[in-house]
Amino acid sequence: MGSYGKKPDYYARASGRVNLIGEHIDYCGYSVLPMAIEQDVIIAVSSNDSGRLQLVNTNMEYGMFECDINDLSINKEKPVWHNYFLCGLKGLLEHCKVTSPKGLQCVVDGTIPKSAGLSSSSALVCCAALVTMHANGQALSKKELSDMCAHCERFIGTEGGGMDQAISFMANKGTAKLIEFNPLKSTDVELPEDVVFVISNCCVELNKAATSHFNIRVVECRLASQIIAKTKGLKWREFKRFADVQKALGLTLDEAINVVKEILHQEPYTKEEVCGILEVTADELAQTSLSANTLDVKTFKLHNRATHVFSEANRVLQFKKTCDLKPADASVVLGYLMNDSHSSCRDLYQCSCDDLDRLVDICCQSGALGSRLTGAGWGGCAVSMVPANQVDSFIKSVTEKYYGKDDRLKEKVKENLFATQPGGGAAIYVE
Ligand code: ADP
Ligand code: NG1
Ligand code: MG
Repeated sequence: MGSYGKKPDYYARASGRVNLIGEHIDYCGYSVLPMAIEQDVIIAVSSNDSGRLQLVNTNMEYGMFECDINDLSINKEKPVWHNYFLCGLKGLLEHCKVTSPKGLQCVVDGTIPKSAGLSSSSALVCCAALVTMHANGQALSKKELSDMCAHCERFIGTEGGGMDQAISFMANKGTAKLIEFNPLKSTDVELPEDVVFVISNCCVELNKAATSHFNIRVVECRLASQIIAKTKGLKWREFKRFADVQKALGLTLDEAINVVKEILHQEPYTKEEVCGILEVTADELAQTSLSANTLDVKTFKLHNRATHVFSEANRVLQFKKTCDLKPADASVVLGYLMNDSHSSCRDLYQCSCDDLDRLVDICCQSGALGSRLTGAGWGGCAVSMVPANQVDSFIKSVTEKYYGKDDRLKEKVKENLFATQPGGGAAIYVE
């Protein structure tokens, strides 16, 4: 690690995660099923009374940063790396009402492929919050930290759900987790012993805060839930998430899918049409439903987005049930659920990309029982469930068929194609 010429006082660590199933539904209020991975962000820390924040990164791609620790400003337009640190720092200081924060000298080191759906951003945010908590003598529960970090990562501009921060703090080595929201709860999920989860990165990067892809989906879900609420006679302004509308209407997930068919049309909605249905002006719509980087979006695909969310929420429940009941063909059932999840992300939610679809196809041809994009998508990683006794041949085949065909990728197979086991949660290490 780079250094400030002295031994750090302590270290903090937060891991990345792979979401096994339940994509783009956390911000709709539905449960997801991730596990922490070995790859992580580690920060070496010295605290002092300088009133300054000083950051260096072991990766030269990320420049040094320094500022007054009492004057933190997060740039949403240009999400340079230190802004993620600032999210965790600012979030913790505000949450704990720390008025005279300790100065910090930090060396940041990370091994999670960035902008690849393995949650490198949240690992940095969570790790920064943990660093700040320890330096300022605060003690928050894992649950409080998870909720607080889900909130403060939104300072960067993305309106995420809370899966990434929750699994980063609540993970336990050796088990995947069902993460439920409102209230936040995590339950161990025992995965079949005869399979291994293998991650492969298609190596197309998409920074979620630098583009509007992610927030457009959040807004489409919000508009669809508000239109369903209004059509069904609810006070639509009180609703932002599908799960709350479903609950208010007393629907099962299958019934919710039928309501989507009944109320929403397949063709994209124009903003004018949405305003007409909700009986608001464009300015009012900006207040009730849009975010800063979606003000200029002209059309919204509400039917397909809603169908994805309700069916994906259902698949998460089926996945958990299958892991609990352990039928003889458990891994085959889980594989189907993962494949269906990918098709729904690709076709209904349109959050994949050509290279990632090609990689998922290659994974299936190479022996995976199921394969799907993981994380937000539009690039990044696939997670494949592979019979434990076929992992070596799977990796060999994917290496040849995906990475071997491209000189740019050939060199980078090791860090982009690897088997993974459920890892542990964030922690502070004091020597
Ligand atoms: P992900 O899917 O990995 O969470 P995001 O687009 O949400 O992708 O966040 C990626 C951003 O997180 C990077 O562009 C970078 O600014 C920051 N980041 C990730 N890893 C590191 C690291 N090791 N050091 C500094 N910043 C990092
Ligand atoms: P990634 O791709 O790791 O940035 C994002 C969101 C999650 C979730 C997934 C899609 C953040 C911090 N993360 O993850 O909450 O919505 O996409 O399932 O916004
Ligand atoms: Mg992220």
